[in-house]
Amino acid sequence: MAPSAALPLSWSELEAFAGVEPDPLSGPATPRSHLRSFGRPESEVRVTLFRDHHAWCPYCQKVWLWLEERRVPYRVAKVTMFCYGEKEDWYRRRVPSGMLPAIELDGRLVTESDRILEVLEASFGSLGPGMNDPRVLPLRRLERLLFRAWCQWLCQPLGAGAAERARLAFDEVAARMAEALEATPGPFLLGDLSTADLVFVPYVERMSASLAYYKGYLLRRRHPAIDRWFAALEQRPAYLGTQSDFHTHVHDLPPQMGGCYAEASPERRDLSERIDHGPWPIVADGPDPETSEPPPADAAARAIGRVLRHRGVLVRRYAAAGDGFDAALRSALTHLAQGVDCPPPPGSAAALRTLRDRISVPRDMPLHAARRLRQALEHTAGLDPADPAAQGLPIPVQHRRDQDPAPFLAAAG
Ligand SMILES: N[C@@H](CCC(=O)N[C@@H](CS)C(=O)NCC(=O)O)C(=O)O
Repeated sequence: MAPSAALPLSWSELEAFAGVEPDPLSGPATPRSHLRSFGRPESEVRVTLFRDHHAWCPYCQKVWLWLEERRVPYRVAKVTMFCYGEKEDWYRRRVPSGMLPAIELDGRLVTESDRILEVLEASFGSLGPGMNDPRVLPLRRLERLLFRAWCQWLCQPLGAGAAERARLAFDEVAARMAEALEATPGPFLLGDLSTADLVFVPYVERMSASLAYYKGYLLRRRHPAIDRWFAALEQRPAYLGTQSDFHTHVHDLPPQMGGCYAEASPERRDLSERIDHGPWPIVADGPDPETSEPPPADAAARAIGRVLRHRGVLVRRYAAAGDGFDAALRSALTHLAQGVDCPPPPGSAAALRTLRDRISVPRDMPLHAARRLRQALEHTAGLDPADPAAQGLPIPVQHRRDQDPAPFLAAAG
């Protein structure tokens, strides 16, 4: 029997459905942390990591993961990227180029992610074989080859022949990564998880997302060893805390990369549609190409908790789209909490879909929580009594100033 239409719960009623947030100080890795002590007194913390607010910077992810996996206590100072807002003056004074990441170690500033890892290794010991180990150096070169092959395929307009050559060239380098993974007994590159794996993580995650969306190419299906590598990473809380999803990456990459070019095939279009609007998983057959992690029982509760935390800013930000946004958001959360159909006020579908397209993983919530929230927003938009098909504001591709964190930071004081 179809669930009957319900009235939206109040904010205080929704509180009862909010999940418990992990402790940002000593729980599993989360982008919300400002200090990670790993059980050490705060006075012993020697490192500050400067990374971007939205966890979009791949080089920051590499250093962040290293600190988490190596369990080196650190503070976090978040900085705005040019593509989504104004760079902070205090950061410009320290790093005039504004580039991220940087660390401060015992008061000494270090920039450039590879140099940062070398300096961290010298102070705290490496994570398995170090950055300049003879087994790691060729893998680092392979990662750069893969990066270049990806850029050549993704980031320029190509005719059919050139696109096919770029696909083959990328696939050939990806096969070399798969061979390197298959050369050892476990799922990682050099036995246990090590620096070599972390060097590959940020961009291979972005390749998997962007090639599905823009080219219709499923990296994890095409190369089972890479799929096993991701699945092993997805067993690790440190990785899950930094892991993004396809939707977030495909829309944060264009301004960072100077454009991403989509191929015309129907398979590619189907995948893009599913990445943008669900339903998830994005394919109906076989394993989920985006994650091996099953949906946790608290996914909806985590999403509700995160929206409750930021509801003041969200309602103010979307109020311009219609007076009813407060009730519309509660309608979507009521659906998420109770599974009931809860029609929003007339005319709120566009604002609900604008929000649906701006949930960023892991910044706002983990992957499965984001899927649940996006689905609830879409479902509720479709119940708009006035215009259920109204679309949200398009996602810009030249910049992402629509994601300026300033109002959220102001509200947090
Ligand atoms: N070679 C540098 C590259 C760092 C880099 O390109 N950082 C970008 C973000 S991914 C940046 O800070 N750009 C300035 C900005 O976007 O604000 C490294 O490895 O650290």
